[in-house]
Amino acid sequence: MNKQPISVIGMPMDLGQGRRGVDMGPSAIRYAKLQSTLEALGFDVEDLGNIEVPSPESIDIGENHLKFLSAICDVNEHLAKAVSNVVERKRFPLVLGGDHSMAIGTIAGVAKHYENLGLIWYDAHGDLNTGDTSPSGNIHGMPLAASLGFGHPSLVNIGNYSPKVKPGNVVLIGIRELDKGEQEIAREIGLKVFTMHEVDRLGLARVMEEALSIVGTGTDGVHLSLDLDGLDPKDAPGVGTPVAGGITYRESHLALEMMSESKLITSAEFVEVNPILDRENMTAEVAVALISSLFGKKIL
Ligand code: 5AB
Ligand code: MN
Ligand code: MN
Ligand code: MN
Repeated sequence: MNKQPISVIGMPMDLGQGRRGVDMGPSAIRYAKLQSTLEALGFDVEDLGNIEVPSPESIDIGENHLKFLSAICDVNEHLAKAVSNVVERKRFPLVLGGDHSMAIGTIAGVAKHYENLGLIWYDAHGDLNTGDTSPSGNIHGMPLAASLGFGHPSLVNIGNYSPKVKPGNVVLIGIRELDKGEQEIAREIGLKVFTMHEVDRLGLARVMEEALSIVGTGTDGVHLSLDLDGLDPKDAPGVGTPVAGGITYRESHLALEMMSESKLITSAEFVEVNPILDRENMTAEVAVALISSLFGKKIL
């Protein structure tokens, strides 16, 4: 089997949300033996280190409805360039977070290489807010909206183009909390949202079959943006915005195994790991286990 070489990029970012600690996510995932695990699966892995991110104490928070907007744009431009270079070198970009506002940069770096990028958003939340609809002003609740072309122009235009993805190429999985403005935009643009209702009713296997068929039709690449809070907090406690009633550890493995079998995924990010809120690095270890499944680890 031909194994595409992997390039790891860390994004130690916590400007997009209210609780400290998620900036340590990339270290925690590396500490959970990411590189040796992937090498044991037969991959050539290079670690490109971290994008430089200022600490919140050292900069101005700016306007309350778009906290740390200017720094977030700045570091996301850097991330987008780093990710784009990896794609140009025909390697697989694997980005570690960091709060989910980084997805704006990751996707900006990837999407310009594809005519029609598919996107899987695995999360408890829709991340479809704008500065006008957000109840918190935290930009980690806005990256999907920004990637679809909605929100503050400087978030929307990272990488100097917009939109990055079309609504028909996007699926959301595991959703169980949407703000009012997010519900409105999801309905308005006809987003395919597999909430926990669909997961319970159809089972995760069927949800994944449908989801992969949507992102695999008419697309030339698929990005996976996996927020660890998509999992149930019992299985992944080290996240800043836990929501009860999530996708289990086993179901998540199945989801990533099915993504692997589909051979559709061309880039991925694992985000929102917060070691301060975690128990003995459990959530980072879950991330590495899920990454192994994505890269084809089989039990037999
Ligand atoms: B996450 C909330 N919708 O906008 C908001 O963890 C939560 O990246 C956002 O999915 C959660 O503040 C963002 C209430
Ligand atoms: Mn989330
Ligand atoms: Mn998220
Ligand atoms: Mn979160």
